[in-house]
Amino acid sequence: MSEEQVRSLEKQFDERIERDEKIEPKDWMPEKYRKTHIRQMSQHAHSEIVGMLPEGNWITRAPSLRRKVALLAKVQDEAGHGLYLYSATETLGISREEMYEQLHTGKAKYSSIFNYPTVTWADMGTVGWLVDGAAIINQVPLCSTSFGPYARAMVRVCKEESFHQRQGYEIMLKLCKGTPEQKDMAQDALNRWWWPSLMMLGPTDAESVHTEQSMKWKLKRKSNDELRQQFIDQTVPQADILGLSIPDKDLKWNEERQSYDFGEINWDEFWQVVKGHGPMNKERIKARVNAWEGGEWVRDAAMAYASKNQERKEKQAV
Ligand code: BYC
Repeated sequence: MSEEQVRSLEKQFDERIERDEKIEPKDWMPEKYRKTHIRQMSQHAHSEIVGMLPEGNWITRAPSLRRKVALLAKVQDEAGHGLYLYSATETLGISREEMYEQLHTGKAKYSSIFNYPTVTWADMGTVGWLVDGAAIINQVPLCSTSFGPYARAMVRVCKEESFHQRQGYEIMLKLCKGTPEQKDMAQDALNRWWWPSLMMLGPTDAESVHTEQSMKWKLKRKSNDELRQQFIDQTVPQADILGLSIPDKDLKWNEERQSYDFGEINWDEFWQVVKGHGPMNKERIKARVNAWEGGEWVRDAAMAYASKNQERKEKQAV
């Protein structure tokens, strides 16, 4: 294809984005658009799958049958989200095996938040309330992202995230209305999860290398800092209802901005975790690699069964 032809295709592509048309897998797209989507969507899929681990840790120890059923349903939803997102990413020409390989070798990232341990039952409440709360704020704009399969997958994901956030907040409400020990447990969990939840929304806009281009392509509809502010403004009143205090001495309502001012985020901690040095990074990857290797015989058996079936069909057709 000549340079002129490529320029003309690029112009048509930009105009489609401008008109808010959805880009579908078989449509022409710039190579960078395809690669950026593979990066973000596969990292999103990995986050869902790795995100099952901190909560999976509590399924056998949920304090009642009702809590166990809700937690089990939430973790299963996360597996579903991972699968829609892997399938949507495959439409861009990368295989599931390649994506897993990238996760297992540390080439692909997944959300920093899942590299922290879940040490008490209150962590299940806090993860649902804060982590799923931040996820909803980040993901609702993705329902109108420009790449069709991603946008459509996100509609269902967001509906399910809303249930996840409520199940977490309900756990927190119960603990905060319980004994002083239970309330302390809730406060302790909030103290540990607050700052990592703010980090989850990504580096500051000044540090974010992808935002500018992703906004142009309408992959991102809001910047990391905008989403973080929205999350804080939404969550502080929820903490007030629980009677918990946010562990930030600089948190203060700003009348002029009609928003909360907040303290300095420890970005050094964030980058350490992103680079693989968080409290649980090694354990999380080990769990995923073990699941992949342990499942090899199942994949082999399924392939052998499929090829025998195929052979049988071909013989019958003769
Ligand atoms: N953790 O230029 P930036 C869930 C990386 S799962 C690790 O701002 P971008 C849930 C970033 O990848 C939901 N890495 O990037 C599941 C980039 O590095 P690369 C997870 C991070 O893409 C189970 C570099 O830093 N949500 O909700 O414009 C249970 C520079 O960043 C993080 C999604 O995946 C991080 N937190 O913006 C419960 C949503 N932040 O790739 C809940 C989809 C940044 O160049 N993703 N980095 O090596 C997004 O919206 C965007 O990708 C982000 C980052 C806002 C996360």
